[in-house]
Amino acid sequence: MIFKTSVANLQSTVKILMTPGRGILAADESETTIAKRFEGLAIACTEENRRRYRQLLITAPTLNHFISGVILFDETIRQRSDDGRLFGTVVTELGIVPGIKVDLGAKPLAGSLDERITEGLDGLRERLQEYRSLGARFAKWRAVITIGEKIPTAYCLEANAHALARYAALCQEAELVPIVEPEVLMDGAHSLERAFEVTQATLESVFAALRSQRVVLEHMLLKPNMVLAGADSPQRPGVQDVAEATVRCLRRTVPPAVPGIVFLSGGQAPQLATAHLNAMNLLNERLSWPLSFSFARALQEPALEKWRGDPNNVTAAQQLFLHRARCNSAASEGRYTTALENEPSVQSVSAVK
Ligand code: 5MM
Repeated sequence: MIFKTSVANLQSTVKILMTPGRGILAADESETTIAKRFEGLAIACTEENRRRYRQLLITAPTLNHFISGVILFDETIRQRSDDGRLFGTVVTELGIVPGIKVDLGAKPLAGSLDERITEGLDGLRERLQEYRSLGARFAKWRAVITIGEKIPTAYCLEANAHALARYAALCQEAELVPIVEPEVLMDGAHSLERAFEVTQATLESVFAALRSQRVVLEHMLLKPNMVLAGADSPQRPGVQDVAEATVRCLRRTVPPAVPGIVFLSGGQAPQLATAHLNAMNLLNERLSWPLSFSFARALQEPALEKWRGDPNNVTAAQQLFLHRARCNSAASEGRYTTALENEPSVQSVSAVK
């Protein structure tokens, strides 16, 4: 049973997250994932370096013009900026909603050779209470679906959908807006058509589970993959093909009650992810939900590469990060252009939007 105050709180969080022209920064890389990203650039993966990097992101000037929410990781939500404020407080004071990744990662699925199930339901109710007290107002759980010769199996889709729905129901009970993230990976040599078929089956399974577990669709957000050919596929669909396939797939599967769709970037090159989002928003179709972004790599890659752990590079890295945030903000409204992409950086902090 959801009470009136909870409804108002959930609705107001959704409204802020889906403010037109803003999207979500996923800065919730687990220790293993951030270690991989740092390692590639020879950055020492210490707790202090992770803190300094996340601080660089959330203190980028004018970030709140383009970003409505930031997804933090368990370690990060407990960390503080140089001036002693919790990161959740830093972003809240900018009008950005703090969120938290609450899954404990994808593990091997028992009884299946190559598939994974996301874990983290045990003790989740208690963890959500703690995250709320640390300032979080929304949460995120990612299920990982791999495309292969005989996978995904219906068993894998159902198990992951069930876990996503259990998580989402517990979040709503705790007055946290759940971001439901079923990611069909782009790893592999599959075609666009196969990605479409698997994404459709995944989303059908997810919405069936959400319904049966009484998740209120109006108080959640969906974070899906775009429908793409596999990274090793010889097929290279154009931007328009991807945009059309993705929107067609979503129209078939996502109920209009869902208040917003925020895509993951999934390993696409940053500019391509932006172009795909922009093309979807330019399709001549009336859509039931706003389409925005919740990118990690496609927002952060150029900035991380510039920073490389050197304090002297903070300002330049923030400029690159803001540039991607600004381009994606434009794409979420179909305003992204080559001219905008080629502007070197967000020069003036106030008049750029
Ligand atoms: C798919 O990953 C999510 C979106 O990131 P991309 O835009 O880079 O695809 C992202 O939120 C992801 O869930 C987090 O980075 C955490 O991932 P791990 O693997 O550390 O749980």
